[in-house]
Amino acid sequence: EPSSAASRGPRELAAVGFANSGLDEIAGVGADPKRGGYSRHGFDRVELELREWFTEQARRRGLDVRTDRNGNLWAWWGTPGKGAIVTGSHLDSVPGGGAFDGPLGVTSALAAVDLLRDKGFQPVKPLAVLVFAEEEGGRFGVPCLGSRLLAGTIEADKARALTDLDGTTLGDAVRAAGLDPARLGRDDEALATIGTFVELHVEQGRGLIDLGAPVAVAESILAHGRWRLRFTGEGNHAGATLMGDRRDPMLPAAQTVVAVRQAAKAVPQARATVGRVLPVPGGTNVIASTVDMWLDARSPDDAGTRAVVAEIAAAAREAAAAEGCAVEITEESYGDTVVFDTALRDRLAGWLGGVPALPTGAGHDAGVLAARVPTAMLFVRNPTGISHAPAEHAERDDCAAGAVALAEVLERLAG
Ligand code: HGY
Ligand code: MN
Ligand code: MN
Ligand code: MN
Repeated sequence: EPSSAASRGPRELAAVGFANSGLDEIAGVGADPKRGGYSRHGFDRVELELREWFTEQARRRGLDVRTDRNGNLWAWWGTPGKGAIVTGSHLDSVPGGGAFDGPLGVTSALAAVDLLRDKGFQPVKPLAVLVFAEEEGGRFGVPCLGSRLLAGTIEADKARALTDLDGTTLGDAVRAAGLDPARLGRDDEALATIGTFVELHVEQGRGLIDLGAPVAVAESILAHGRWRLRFTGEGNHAGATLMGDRRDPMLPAAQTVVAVRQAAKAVPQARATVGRVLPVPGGTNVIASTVDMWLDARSPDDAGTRAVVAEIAAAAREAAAAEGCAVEITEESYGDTVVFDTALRDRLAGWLGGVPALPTGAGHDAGVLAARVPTAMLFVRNPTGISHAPAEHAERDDCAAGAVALAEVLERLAG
């Protein structure tokens, strides 16, 4: 008998008030007055504070909290074991990000546990809330780091050596957080406990606005990755160096930004972005010696994304050569198209009274896990259609509908 969120009683809806109070409780943690929004990055002071908050919240609910080898937090309802129904998301953000991307999935998971408890539900299968480490790659550059390490889709040695802007390696950061860096890496034991994974997430586009619906299930994720382009020229004096005597890496970098737009427009549904540029040494009166620039490129399939990147790489090489500069291009992370388990997705949509299915342009830990275990996602309407920015939003009623939908799904899967 399908039941939609709207058909749930007022008592249950009231109980989901926690989805919002959870976000309220962490509203002051990691607010970034300089950029606006939130800056919460893997294993930094702010993210560690959020982990403590989560641990406390989970313990209050009688959940058994454990940290896995890769710094992901698991809160178990029932004895940990194989075939568990696992739900969760992440607590880190992009620099200057919104309040909902990540935390909504975590607070909704706790709210769903409250809802199920409230109605006397006893899970037959073990149930766990999972918080992934460094999903955005805002500190160490590789997104979905916790889930990639868990699933073994990043080499442990490569991960340990990842370095933040201050020169701290991931190995150092996890050691400072009380973990053993030698144990980072593929964790088949932990992965084997997951029977089904469900991630609830704020929608990051306009799909649900256009459909006039509060909740959707996820269909697919674009093939996407990140590349570093390092342009090397010759550092020199801004006043003393004649225009004809320069090898200024800023010039090919700028020309490449223009090529990024053109290359993405040439491939249907492709997106390509330069959101971070770092001229070194970075002085107003200094011609830079190097410019590091990061490219984020995405399209519906591997071939499309690769074509966009190849076009950009060719443009970067040509522009660098014309200025007497060199360019080195490094792929920092990549993930092929994800199509979520269609049978599972259809079951979820049916249980929720026929909610729509939507593709997403954003990456998720659920996308990483989808290659290894049955995985689904729920999206909650974002009335601004904006994400990775302070304007990202979800109305309280929609957050409630999302948590009720998640509770419904967990009940069906774990009962
Ligand atoms: O999509 C992204 O940029 C990241 O995975 N959140
Ligand atoms: Mn994000
Ligand atoms: Mn996210
Ligand atoms: Mn001087």
